[in-house]
Amino acid sequence: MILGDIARKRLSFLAILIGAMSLSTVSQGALAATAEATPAATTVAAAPAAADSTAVAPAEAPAADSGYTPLGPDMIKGQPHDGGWDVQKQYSIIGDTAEPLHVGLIWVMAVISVFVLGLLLYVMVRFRKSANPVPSKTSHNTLIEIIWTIVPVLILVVIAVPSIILLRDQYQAPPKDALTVKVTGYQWYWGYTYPDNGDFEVISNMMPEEEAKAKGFPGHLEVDHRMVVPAGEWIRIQTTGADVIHSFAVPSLWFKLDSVPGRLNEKKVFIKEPGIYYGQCSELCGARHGYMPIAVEALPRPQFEAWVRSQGGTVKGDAAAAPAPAEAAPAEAAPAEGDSAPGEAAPTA
Ligand SMILES: [Cu+2]
Repeated sequence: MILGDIARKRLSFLAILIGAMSLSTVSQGALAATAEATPAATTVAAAPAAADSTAVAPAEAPAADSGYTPLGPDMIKGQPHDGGWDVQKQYSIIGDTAEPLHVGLIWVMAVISVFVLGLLLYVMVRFRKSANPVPSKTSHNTLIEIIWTIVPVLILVVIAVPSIILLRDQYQAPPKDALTVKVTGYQWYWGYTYPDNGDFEVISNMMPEEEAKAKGFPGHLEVDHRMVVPAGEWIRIQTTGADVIHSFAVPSLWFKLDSVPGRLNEKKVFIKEPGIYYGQCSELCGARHGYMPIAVEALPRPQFEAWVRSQGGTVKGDAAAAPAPAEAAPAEAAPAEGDSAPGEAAPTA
């Protein structure tokens, strides 16, 4: 019989096939890893925020009179859950395409693996030495060789089509008018710059765990100043590293992009609904790598613009209108301009 031979060849071929498939899906697989809340030491000093936010005073007031209110815990959408074993629920257009493909590929891999395992077990039992003392010396069977070449090729082609389309969709340039946010990874916090809105930068440090939990937010994921973006439109995220390689990753938005010093990586995202979406730095970047979470706050356009003004930024069309931030200021006791701290204001639900 030739089955022993067949099994051997098929096995090595399928091993290569499975290897190739897992390579093609590895990036998605990586995203699948649910961000685990680091169980480690809970007391974490607030990381040294870069100078800017401390210089300008009270955070509560600007939020109040600018019309911007930070989202409260009831608006948390993208975060890991206890006992979660699959990718997080997706809230972006790309995620809507990618997640089913990811799940489908896992099933393809599972079926092939089980099939190969079945063949292996069959050969081991059926052609064991005692049952089959005189082994076959057949070395070729054209028909079977053609089949085991063609079928895997077809499987790969079927997988390649949606995979390549997804890859293209992720890296295709966003529409020209898409909002740009430049994300800079620092040791060990994030900086969000808004070149389209006056080029101000927001420095984002992890909120101490006790404070976050007291406010109803997840520990090790909530930050003092979130990355605020508009929901329901394409956003161009450009990222770089200021010191070492970091990686900007938000699982529920199907987004992960390395922040590499000296390089500007770009990818687009479309967040479908307002909410808070958590992520973490996903490239080992030093001692406090585990303490530089990401909190993306997606808001309807008008609220986003209010936030921009509360940061001292500008919105397209503002130039013609009256200088918005200045008007509101005198009414309240506190200064209204500058780098307010949206994250610090008591979250009003
Ligand atoms: Cu990092």
